Amino acid sequence: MLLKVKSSLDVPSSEITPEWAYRSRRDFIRLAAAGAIGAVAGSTLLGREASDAVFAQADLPGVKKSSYVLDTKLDARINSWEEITQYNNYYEFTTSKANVWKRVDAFKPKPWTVKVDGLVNKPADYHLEDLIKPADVEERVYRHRCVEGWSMVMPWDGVPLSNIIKRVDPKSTAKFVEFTTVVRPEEMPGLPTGGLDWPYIEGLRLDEAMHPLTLAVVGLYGKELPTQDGAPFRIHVPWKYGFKSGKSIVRIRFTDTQPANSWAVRTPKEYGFYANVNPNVDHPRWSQKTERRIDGAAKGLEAIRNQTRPTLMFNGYGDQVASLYAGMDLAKYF
Ligand SMILES: Nc1nc2c(c(=O)[nH]1)N[C@H]1C(S)=C(S)[C@@H](COP(=O)(O)O)O[C@H]1N2
Ligand SMILES: [Mo]
Repeated sequence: MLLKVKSSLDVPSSEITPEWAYRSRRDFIRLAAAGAIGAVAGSTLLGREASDAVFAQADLPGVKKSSYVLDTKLDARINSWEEITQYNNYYEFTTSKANVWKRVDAFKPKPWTVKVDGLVNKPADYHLEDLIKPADVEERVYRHRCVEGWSMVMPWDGVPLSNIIKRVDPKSTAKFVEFTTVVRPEEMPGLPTGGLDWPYIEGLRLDEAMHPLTLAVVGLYGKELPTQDGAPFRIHVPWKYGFKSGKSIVRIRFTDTQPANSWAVRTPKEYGFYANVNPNVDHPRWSQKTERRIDGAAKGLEAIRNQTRPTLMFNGYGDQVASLYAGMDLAKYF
C-alpha cells in the first residue's frame, strides 16, 4: 500500500507540535511501524498523521489552533480519525454505531442553509458560510462522553456558538435555544427504524449556549466534518452527554420556554433536558461512575478495547461550567 511520509516528520515533533499532539503522533508512528495501519501520510494541521481515509475529506483552509487544549494529565491520546468516524451515534442512518459511516454516502451536506427564527432580531435563512466564517474556525481538543458509557477525545474545528448567537442577536426575552436537525428520507436510511420522532431536537439554556466552551463544529482534524459526525454543522457541548450535541443542524430557534429535546420526550425517566455529565447520578439502567474510552488502535477497529476510567463531574470541565448550575439540584435537573 502507498506510503507517504511528509518531510516535516524529519523535524523533531516536539519543536513543531504541542505536547499532546506529539504524543498522539508518536503513538501513530509506532502503530504504523507495527503494520497496524495500512497507509501513512503527513497531515498539515498540528503536524499529525492519518490514514488515507482522512484525505478523502476536503481540507478546511486556515484552521487556527485554539488556546483550549486538552489537559494531558487527564488524557494523553487523541482518538484517531478512524475511531472518531467509524464509531458513531447517528440514528437517522442506523442505530448500529460501527455501521453509520457505511450508510452515509447518499447524504449531501452542501449547500447548507440554517433557518434562524423565534425571539431574535435578525431572523433569516442563512448560508452556513455566513453564519460561521471560515476565517474564524479554530481547532479544540475536547473530551466527549456518551450517556451510554463510552468516551473519546476529538479535535473539533469550529467557532464558539456564541459567535453565531451574537451575529443573529437574540431578543432580551429569549431564554433558550432550540436546535433542529435535518430529516431527509431519501438520504437517511435509518429513519424508519431509528426509534425517535424526527426531526431530532435538542436545546440549551441561553447561558449554556453562550458559554465559551460550547462549540459550533464544522470540521474534524482540520478536514470538513464527515457526515457520520454531523456534517456540515453540529454542536459540541463538552460537559454534557453526547445526545445534547445535535448533528446536521438546519434550524436554530430562540424561545422563552424550555425546548422539548428528543430523548427526554422519548424516555423522560432516563434522559433529561440538562444531561450534564455526572458520575453521581446513575442512569436508571446503569451506573455513570465509569466510562469506556474507545481505543481501537491497538487491535484494529473490529476489536474495540475497553479502557475503563472514572467519569469526571461535568466531564472534567467543572472549573469552567459549575457556576452555571449554582444552587440547582442536579439529581432533579438531570
Ligand atoms: N441528529 C442526531 N444528532 C445526534 C445523534 C443522533 O442520533 N442524531 N446522536 C447523539 C449522540 S447520543 C451522541 S453520543 C453524539 C455522537 O457524536 P459522534 O458520533 O460524532 O461521536 O451525537 C449526538 N447527536
Ligand atoms: Mo450518546
